Amino acid sequence: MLYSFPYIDLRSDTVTHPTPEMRKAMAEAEVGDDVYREDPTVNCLEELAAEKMGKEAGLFVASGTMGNLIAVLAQSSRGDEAIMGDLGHTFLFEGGGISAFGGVFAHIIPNQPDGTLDICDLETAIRPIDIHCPISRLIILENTHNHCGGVPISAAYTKQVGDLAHTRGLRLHLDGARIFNAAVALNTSAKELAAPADTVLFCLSKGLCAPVGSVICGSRALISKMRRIRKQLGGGMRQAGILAAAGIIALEKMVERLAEDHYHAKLLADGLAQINGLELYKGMPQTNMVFISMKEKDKQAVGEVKEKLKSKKILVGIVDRRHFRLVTHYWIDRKDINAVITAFSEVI
Ligand code: TLP
Repeated sequence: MLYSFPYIDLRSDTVTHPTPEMRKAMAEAEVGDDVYREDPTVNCLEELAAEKMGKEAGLFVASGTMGNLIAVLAQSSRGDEAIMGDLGHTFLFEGGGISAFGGVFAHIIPNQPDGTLDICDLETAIRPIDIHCPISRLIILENTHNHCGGVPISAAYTKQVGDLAHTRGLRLHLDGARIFNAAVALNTSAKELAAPADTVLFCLSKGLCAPVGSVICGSRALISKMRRIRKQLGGGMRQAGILAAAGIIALEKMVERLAEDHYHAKLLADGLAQINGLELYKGMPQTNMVFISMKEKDKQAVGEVKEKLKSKKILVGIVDRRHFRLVTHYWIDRKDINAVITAFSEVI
């Protein structure tokens, strides 16, 4: 019963349930009060995460949104600005939290189709020291870049941005919610991709299947500042070892297999691209997200298609008037991929 799914759910990899091994580890986890730093399982997860990211320390937080918020709050003050892409998750989907809770201004510049920010745009965006201007404190990159199609961002590019930020006295925060997908796609390590960043956030509860949680990593000094901010936000979670136990399995057992999700995304995209009325961007997908659009001349609304698919027990995401987002994950197998291609061909 635990593992029967009524729908083929491709709306996101956030929908993944914990694996049987995770559930067992959660049931047996050794716990303590994490606010007193006495939860051995949380401590173990934070150390492991820091090691994987090549940083001094880590902090377990409730969600990716909370992690990004804490990272921004710890590295800027009211009236400061954070420079980020106009398609970035922090700008689009985090409820304006950085301005609501930190008074931090989002200075947006265009995301390029490959998820990067143009270096010239970044150079121009960083404000001069002038009392008329807000203080530019932080640059935020996202890897993989969700809204640009789940594209991975290279370590070389991230280093270029890190160098620019540090030369101009700013810090670099990396929203690496899916950094392990990027590492697998680029055949490198998360540590390499995160090296230029002062702080990096990654999610345990997406493709890695843990039920809850993300980790922020950075220097020991920054993490202790962030621990205080987490408490201020009400994010001190007490016997959170129950959750961290699943996170440890996510890090130790679930990373390599992400290649399978990428392979399934490719199969799905190839199949859908054959359907008249659907259009796929060249060179996509690169990780576990398939962004596919209805051809302009096709008048059927994406919402209508989504409903018809739902009646066939398939859930997909809608990005805008023309685009669907389909995200592959642990609980999607080859049979599901074939069923989704068939269903689309019947519906479109
Ligand atoms: N992304 C979700 C939705 O919010 C759009 C999804 O389904 O993809 N950074 C990135 C790059 C993300 O994609 C997300 C979640 C987050 C941060 C926030 O993580 P959570 O959902 O744990 O707050």
